Amino acid sequence: MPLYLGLDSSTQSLGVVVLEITGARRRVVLEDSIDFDSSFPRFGTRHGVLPHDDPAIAVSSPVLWAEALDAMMARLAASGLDLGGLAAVSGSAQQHGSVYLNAGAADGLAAMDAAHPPGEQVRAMLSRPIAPIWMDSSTSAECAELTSAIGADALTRCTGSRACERFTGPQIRKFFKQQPAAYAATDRVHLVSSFLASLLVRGHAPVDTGDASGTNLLELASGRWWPAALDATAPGLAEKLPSVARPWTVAGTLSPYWQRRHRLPPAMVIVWSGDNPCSLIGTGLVREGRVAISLGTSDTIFGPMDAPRPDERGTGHVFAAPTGAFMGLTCLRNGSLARERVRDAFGMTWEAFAAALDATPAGNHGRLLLPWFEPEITPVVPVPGVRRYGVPVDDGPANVRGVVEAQQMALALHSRWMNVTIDTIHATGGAAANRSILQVMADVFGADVYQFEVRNSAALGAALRAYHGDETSKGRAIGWDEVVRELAEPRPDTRLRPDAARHAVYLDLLRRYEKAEEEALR
Ligand code: ADP
Ligand code: XUL
Repeated sequence: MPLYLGLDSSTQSLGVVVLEITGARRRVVLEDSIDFDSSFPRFGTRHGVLPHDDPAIAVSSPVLWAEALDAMMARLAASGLDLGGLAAVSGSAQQHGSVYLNAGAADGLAAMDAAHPPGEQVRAMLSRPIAPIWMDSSTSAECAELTSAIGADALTRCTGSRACERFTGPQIRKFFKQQPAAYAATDRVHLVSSFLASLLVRGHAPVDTGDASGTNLLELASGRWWPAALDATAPGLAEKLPSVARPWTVAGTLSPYWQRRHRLPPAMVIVWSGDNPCSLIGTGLVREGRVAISLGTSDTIFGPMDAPRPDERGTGHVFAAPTGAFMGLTCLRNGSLARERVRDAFGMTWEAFAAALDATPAGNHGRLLLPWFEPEITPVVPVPGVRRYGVPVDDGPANVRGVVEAQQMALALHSRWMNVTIDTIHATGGAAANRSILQVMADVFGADVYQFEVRNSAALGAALRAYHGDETSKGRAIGWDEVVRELAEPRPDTRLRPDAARHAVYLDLLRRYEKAEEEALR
C-alpha cells in the first residue's frame, strides 16, 4: 500500500501526517506531533524560541530541529505501519528562518553515521550555532538599506514583498555585518525547509519557489534568485544560496542514514516548502476565490492567486504556491501566544476562554484593544505594548473578547489588498479547534467558516505534495483538485454561519479599529 509522509517543523513542534493513497482509497493513517519545549528541555526553548534579553531577537536551534526529526522517525518506525510501502516524503517548515552551514557540511551530510543521533553531527556542520526565525524583528536597519538600494516599489513588484524584518535576506545581511568572519566561513545558507530536506537526502537540497519567496531575494516572475537583491544583501551570496526548484522537484531519496537508523526504505524525497504554502494545499485551496485562516503560533490569512498582485501598501506578501501559481498572505505575530497571555493572566483553561467569549456580546460594549504583546508584523509595530480603549486590565472576559476581536479585525483589515470576496473561510491551526473563536471569525468577516478533519494542514499539505511529486515524477499528469480530493476538504458538519446583526456591529467597530491602529502607529 503506497504511503506518503508529510513532516511539519513548525515554531513549537514537529508534526507528521501519513496518508495511504491507492486508486479510490485515500485515508489518513497516522497523525502525531512532538513538542519542542517539553520533549527537548535541554535546549531551554520557550514556545520553540531560545531565551534572549532583547525582545527583537528570536532565534532557535538547528540541532534541536534535527534531533526532533530523528525522534519522529523513531516513532514512525515503531508505529506498526508497513513503512516498506513508503513511496515519498515531503515537508513543511516555519518560513523565513535560516541555517548557516560551513564548507564541511556537504561531506558531513553524505557521511552521517547511523549509529549516532544527528544532533552532534549537525552541530559540526554549522557556521552559526543559532538560526534566526520568523519572530525576529531586529533587522530594521538592514531592511532600510535594502530598500534604499533597490527601491520599495521595485522590491515589492519583483519579490512580492517590501523589505521585512523576518525575511531571510535582511537576516543574512545583519549576520554579514555583525559577524563577517562567520559569514565568510558560511558555505551554504539554507531555509529551515531546505536544511531539513538536506538531512534526509545526504546532500544540499534545493529550496522550493514557495519558501524562497519569503526571503526578499527571489524574482517571483522567473522563480530565480534576483541578482540585484543578492548584491544589495551581502557579498558572494549567490554562491552560498541553495538552488531554487519547482515545488514538485525530487530532491533525492531517504539516505542510508535513515535507512539504517530506522529501517526506512529509500523513499523519494520531494523538496520541502514553507508552512503557509503547504497549508494552502492542506486546506484544499487550489484555485482562487476562497481563503484560509491559520490560527497557529502566528495567525495568517492566505489564499491562491492566479497571477501575482503585490500589496502596494506593503503589509501583505505574494509567494509562489505549490501549484505553480501564486498565493497572497498576511501574517500577525501576536496570534496564539497573545491568546495564551490573556488566558494565563486570568488563570483560564481553553474551555473557560471559550465560555468567556460566549458570555460577552459582539463588539465588547464598544471597547477595543490592540493586542501588541510582542513586536507586531502587521501592521509593523517595533516596540510592543497593548493599547486599551475602554477594556479594563482586570476584566477577564472583556480581555478575552478584546484580543480575539482585535485579531479577527486585523486579519480582515489587512487582507483587503488581496481583493477577494471572502464568503467562505477554511480554518486551521491549533486554535481552530476552538469554535467560539471561529464564531467571532465568522461574524467579523460575514463569512461561513469550516473546520477540517486533519488539524495540522501544513503536515497534510506536505504529505499531499509528496503524493503529487511522486505521481509527477512518474510522468503522470495529476490535477490539484484530484490531489486534495476527500483528504483536504472542509467538513460540511462543522460550518459556522455569520450572524447578520453581529456582523453589522463589526462593520462599525472595524472602522474604529482602523482609526485606533492609525492613531497608535502615529
Ligand atoms: P504552530 O504550527 O505555529 O507551532 P499550532 O498550529 O500547532 O502552532 O498551534 C499551537 C497553538 O494552538 C498553541 O500555542 C495554543 O495556543 C493553540 N491552541 C491549542 N488548543 C487551543 C484551543 N482549544 N483554543 C485556543 N487555542 C488553542
Ligand atoms: C509567514 C510567517 C509565519 C511563519 C511561522 O510569513 O512568518 O506564518 O511561517 O509559521
